[in-house]
Amino acid sequence: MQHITAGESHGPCLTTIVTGVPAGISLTCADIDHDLARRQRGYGRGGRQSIESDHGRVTSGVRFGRTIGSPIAIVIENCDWSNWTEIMSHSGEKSAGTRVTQPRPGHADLAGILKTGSDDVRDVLERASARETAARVAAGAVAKAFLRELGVQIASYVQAIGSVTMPAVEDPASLAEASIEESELRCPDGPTTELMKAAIDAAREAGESLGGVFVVTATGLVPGIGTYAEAARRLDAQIAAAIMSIPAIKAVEIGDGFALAAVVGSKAHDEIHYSQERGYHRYTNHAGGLEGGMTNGETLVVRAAMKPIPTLMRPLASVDIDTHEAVDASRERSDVCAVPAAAVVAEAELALVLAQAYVDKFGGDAMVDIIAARDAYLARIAR
Ligand code: EPS
Repeated sequence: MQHITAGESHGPCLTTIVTGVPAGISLTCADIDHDLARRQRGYGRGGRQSIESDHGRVTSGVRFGRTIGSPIAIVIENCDWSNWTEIMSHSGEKSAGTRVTQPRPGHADLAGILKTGSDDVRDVLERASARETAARVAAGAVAKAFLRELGVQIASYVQAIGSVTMPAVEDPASLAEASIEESELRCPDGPTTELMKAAIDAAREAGESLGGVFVVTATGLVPGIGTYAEAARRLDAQIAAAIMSIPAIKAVEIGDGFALAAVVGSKAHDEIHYSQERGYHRYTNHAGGLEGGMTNGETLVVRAAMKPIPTLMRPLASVDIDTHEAVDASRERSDVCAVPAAAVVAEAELALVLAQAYVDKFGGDAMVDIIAARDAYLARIAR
């Protein structure tokens, strides 16, 4: 299952096309819109989210609520486009004084204009904007619908905003969904949510922005998805790449991640047990559900760090690209904090990687064949 996105932040719309989607998956616009709405939420978002009310219009690949095996195209209109028709016009001449010439440290701005030869940072920032992640979430909703039919569920929560961190969680899969969805920051711990909100208020007051840490999980996975045999198809490598592709993500851990470097081997690995009822199982999950580039049947746990958004209302030093004089970096309307949104985007990225890995393992262009192959596999490994 591959996807591509197109669209600029203030252009007419975002588009995604998802290919390799098997026939026979139950999929509605409500599935897509549910996740689009979750991506828009979060304390600390900027003014853009009150302009947009994202809706995924499916223009190909679905009939009567089921995929038909053709590519799925989804269009998300940008409501803000009506305010940008001149600056984002496809034709005609650019009006004087509308160029952006003061690149923001931390954004794609400077390297982007250097590599493309543009004299207008807007040519770069429009596509580098995290608005594009709405299209990824729409594509991810297709992958989630596929995985749901196979009993795989994806979830996420926010563990830290800035230096405010929630108490450690033994088993992320045990967290109640409602406690995450009801939090304004996707943080299941109520008191921590309030401290996080206060930190965001203080950052806004100071013209600052804040990053944080989120966790994404997948449950219901069969063991043996992914491979040890080819480097590029190791599932941990693919997941890390997919999560790192989200704007502002600077680090990804699987399972206990960096902490594993500090413990001895006997404390790092998850002992193997077997019973008639449960088959092979573990009592710990330091590996985060992945061993040797494959799922091991335990909960898949991915943790990622998002840096603070580079657009600052109290801007950092920059250099004007016309004059090379020292200036303040440009200010654009932006978010103070978008960690909860990034967590929802990471769910989509994880779903897309897992969906492709399931298709690799069980083949087929029809859901009915994939489920039959999965069932035959489960019966074989239970013997
Ligand atoms: C975003 C839309 C953007 C930004 C933000 C995320 O909209 P606008 O630029 O019109 O305010 O709020 O983009 C960035 C964080 C970024 O670095 O570009 C969205 O829909 O998520």
